[in-house]
Amino acid sequence: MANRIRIAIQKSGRLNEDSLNLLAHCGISVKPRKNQLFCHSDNFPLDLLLVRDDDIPNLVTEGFCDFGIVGTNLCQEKALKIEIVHYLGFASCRLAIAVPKNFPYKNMKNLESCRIATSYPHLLADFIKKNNVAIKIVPLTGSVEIAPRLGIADGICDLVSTGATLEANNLREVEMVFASQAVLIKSPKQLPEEKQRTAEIFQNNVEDKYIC
Ligand code: PRT
Ligand code: ZN
Repeated sequence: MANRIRIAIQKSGRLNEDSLNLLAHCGISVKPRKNQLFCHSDNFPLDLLLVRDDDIPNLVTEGFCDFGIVGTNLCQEKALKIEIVHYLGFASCRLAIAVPKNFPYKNMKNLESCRIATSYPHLLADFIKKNNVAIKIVPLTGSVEIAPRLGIADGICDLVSTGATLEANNLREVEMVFASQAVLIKSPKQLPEEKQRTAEIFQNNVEDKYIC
């Protein structure tokens, strides 16, 4: 048991299927049943933890899990000391500022003194600082797209992939803040020797069999 590594992946959502596919590509058999939060591989010394994606960066940074698969959007927002082992190329999206279609937008200066609702206050704060514009950040945990309609904010900063959600809410993308994709992350904690060997085999497997 001392050599088993633990990896955290999203329980359900946009990262779940591709994360399980990655393990399958590496020849690692794990078949979590519905609602199962922890499961063992029977052909590789690896245990799987199925959690909300928001918890993955902390679980890995603090060493409760040795690896995790999560979007760079969450890694960067949480500003933790995280080692990115591989960029995985799935769950690609962008964090972008969008405004109502009738907002007369030409450049960032038009956002001066505006309120922007977001679940990514730190990434937005960095962007605002770089662009030297005084924007008021309105932190929201979800359904950000509704904020302008409710009068809570003048615009939003949220993840976009196809743009259909912005369109459905009469919003127009105007600035890209951050480009994101899924990554394999590794705990900064020193592993015992046996576990370290398994971790190396796992990393090499991902590199050989999954990364093109
Ligand atoms: O329950 P849990 O917390 O685990 O799931 P979640 O609801 O927080 O996450 P989930 O499954 O929606 O997304 C997981 C990860 O997928 C994100 O952290 C990103 O790294 C990545 N990802 C890729 C996206 C998107 N694309 C995406 N489009 N995450 C969210 N969206 C949302 C966005 O917030 C907006 O509401 O989809 C909507 C926009 O999509 P389009 O296609 O209409 O532009
Ligand atoms: Zn989440």
